[in-house]
Amino acid sequence: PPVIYRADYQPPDWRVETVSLEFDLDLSATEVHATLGIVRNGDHDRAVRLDCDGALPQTLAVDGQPVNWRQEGSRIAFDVQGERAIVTLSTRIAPDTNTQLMGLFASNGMLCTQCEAEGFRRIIPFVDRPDNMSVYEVLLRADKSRFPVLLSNGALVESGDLDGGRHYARWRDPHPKPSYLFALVAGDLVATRDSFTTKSGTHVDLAIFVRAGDEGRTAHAMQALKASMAWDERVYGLEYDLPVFNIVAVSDFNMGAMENKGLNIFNSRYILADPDTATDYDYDAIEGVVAHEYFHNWSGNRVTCRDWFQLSLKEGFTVYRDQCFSADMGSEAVKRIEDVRMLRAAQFPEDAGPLAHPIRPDSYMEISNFYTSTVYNKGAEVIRMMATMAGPERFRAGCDLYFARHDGEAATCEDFVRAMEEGAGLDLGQFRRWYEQAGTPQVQARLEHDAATGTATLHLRQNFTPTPGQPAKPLMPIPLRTALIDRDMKAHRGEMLVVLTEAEQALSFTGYARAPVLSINRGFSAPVNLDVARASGDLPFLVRHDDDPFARYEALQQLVIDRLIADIADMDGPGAAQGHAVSLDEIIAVFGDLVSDQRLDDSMRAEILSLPTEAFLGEQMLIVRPEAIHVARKSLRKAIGSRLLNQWRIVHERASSVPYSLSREARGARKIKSLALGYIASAEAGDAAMVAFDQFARADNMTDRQGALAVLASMQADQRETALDSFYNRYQGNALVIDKWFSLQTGSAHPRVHEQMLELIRHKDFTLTNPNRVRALYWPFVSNQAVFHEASGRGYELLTDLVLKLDPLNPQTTARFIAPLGRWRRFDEARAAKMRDCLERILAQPGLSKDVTEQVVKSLE
Ligand code: HT7
Ligand code: ZN
Repeated sequence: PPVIYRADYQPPDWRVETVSLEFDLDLSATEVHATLGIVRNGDHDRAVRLDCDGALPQTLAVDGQPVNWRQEGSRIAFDVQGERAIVTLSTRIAPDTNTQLMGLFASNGMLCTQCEAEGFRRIIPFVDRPDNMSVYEVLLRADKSRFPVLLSNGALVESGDLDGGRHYARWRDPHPKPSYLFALVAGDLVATRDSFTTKSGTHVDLAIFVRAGDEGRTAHAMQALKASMAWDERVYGLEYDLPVFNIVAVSDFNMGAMENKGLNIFNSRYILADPDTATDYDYDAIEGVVAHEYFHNWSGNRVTCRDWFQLSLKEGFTVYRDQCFSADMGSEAVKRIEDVRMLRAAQFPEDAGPLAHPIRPDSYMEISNFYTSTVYNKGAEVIRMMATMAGPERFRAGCDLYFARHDGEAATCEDFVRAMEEGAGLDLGQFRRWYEQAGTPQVQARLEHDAATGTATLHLRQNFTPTPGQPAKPLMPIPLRTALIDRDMKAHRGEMLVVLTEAEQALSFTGYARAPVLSINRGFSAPVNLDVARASGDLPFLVRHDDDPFARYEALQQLVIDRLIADIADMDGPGAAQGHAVSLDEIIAVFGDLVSDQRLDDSMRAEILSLPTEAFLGEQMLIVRPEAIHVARKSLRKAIGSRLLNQWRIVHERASSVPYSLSREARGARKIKSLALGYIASAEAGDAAMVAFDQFARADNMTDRQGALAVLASMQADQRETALDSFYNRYQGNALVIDKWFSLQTGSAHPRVHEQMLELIRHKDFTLTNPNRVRALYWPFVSNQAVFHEASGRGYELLTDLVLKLDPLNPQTTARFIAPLGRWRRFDEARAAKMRDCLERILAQPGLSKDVTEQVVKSLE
């Protein structure tokens, strides 16, 4: 497939100023008529070229005269005289055969669109690029009984009945927008309605449309929408700008949700929730995604992207905004830990592998492959670093300038950085490298103490490992929130922001008769890998006394990682372990203190006391050793479980007595309850299966039920099958909960996961046409390190079979499954060879999609 380069950007030759669309909607044959007001852009005599993917024009006329058009690869071209013209064209499409879920597609009898990034061209040929902004008017016609609800962007201007049981609705969106923000929905849907009055007094009608029967599960999403609207006004001064805001939930969707102007379309998993079917985690995800899509109204829609290389301009910034919103709605510390855990689980491996790319990529074959954790989550970290360096007021001034200066425009990342420099008064000359460089920087830190002068000197050094296409890397500015903690006072004199700009830097601090303890990268102020040279008692000290909650969490994680890496090295023979990992006794003592530490709330307690995942431990090793990691982690869990068994039982009992509510305390209690249950099971306590089944059977909410089932799913006990069957029977027909049922089994630590996987692939509820179901079954499986990387290679084969079957149906969803095989360089030669063989087998498939080809080719390079 051809490669597209950022450096080749040229503005469009022709712009489409106005778009009038008429749809005669039908599941199997939809007719589209478009009237486009086009304008020559600049002084040239080039033809009009419209992007086209599968929807060739049936008719095409310029100013009323039919014209001959020619096909040029993925475009059609035709000549136009003069500066302006009216182009009319029509297409005929079949939504019910659209398994890619891009363009206009059918889902459960309804019709809806997904146009980002390049889906609009599957509806009509168009200047389908984000710097082409047009005003849209949309007329929808359909059978009234099958499609009683007809929605598009903007506001409804008229509607009525037509002959033959049909009806129509006309929508107009006054805001010029790129085609990727176009949307329509037609279906038999019911609405939950509410309203919001903006700070300047404008009334906005809010509605969430779902299938009949789901309307009782929309309250949380509606609440999140109103909270987001109020938050954006309060924190960024940004108001909503249309009289209506509609949300529609669909069950077949490639991603989480889509921010179409005035008509957000959501994967139903990010809308539907009630206590019986959604966990606390689901509630948080809904709140975060609803906010994310709403915030795009400014960071993405009012100010959009010039080209897709600038994707992080809207996505990184909007993720940062939704992270701050969720932190404000709940616990800032817990939210930061969750976000960093996610960054390390998804983005750090991406940045260290064959698919590494800067947050503003330089080239791509298929843009859908760049909706990555790097563009989204590292992009958010880059914004966060600017916010940290500027402080809240100056950061806000930079944002104000950005929105004022670029409102109504298609902007670039450079525009954002420049607004930040001018508005916030930051010098971001060197900082721009964060947009250019891939790879996670490594920072080494060491605190040297001179007792004679009472001086503590902080030595810092930065390093980089090469990434594809970037063998050598210039230095980056790395903002590190730092504190020096007095060992006796257990306090510091104030946090400092140290910005490391050189390869090596030393900073001295006086007045320390005794060596203080270094607390660095507090709050994870920079997305780096940190290697701190420490005395062996420092980490336990920080776990107990650091006043930065993230730093406490980080210290305990590091303690555990050091111990496990040493245990794994010891498996090669006594004395093989190097370094100074603290003893198991010390780790148990620290855990014991934290289980009952009064300063921690339960939610934070559960975060801190969770062990790093096997995959994360693998990331800490040059060559991943799946079995050794599994054995070492299991044995540490068993030790923590059994030696603190009484404490876990007390916590479990205490938390079990807290009645269900959505209060912070009750949610924290549920989180610690299932964590404690997990440790009781890891201890292999004789009654563990009974305790777990009891929690399962008594549960009056999904958090407790799923928490117990997750523990049971890893056990070899009769209660396991009973609970799984009862869960399935109870929720049969509820797709989102049945997804959980699949995931719990394939993500478990049960010894027969592979066999269970084979059965589940053949299960009557498994289908390749629903992305949620595919992800529910396969994603926990490929993340289950010891299972997926079983030495036989059968995990790799199973994934390869999926890729080959799914690619012809849905290339976008398929391409996401290539990265796990692309990590072959991190495994021993035998595994690596098997993984490469699988990639070769995929590449040999005739007709392989562009999406998958790009990922496989890059993974093999
Ligand atoms: N901006 C949205 C991206 C999106 C998407 C991209 C490709 C294919 C399907 C898609 N669905 C949604 C999501 C967001 O970041 O808000
Ligand atoms: Zn987004």
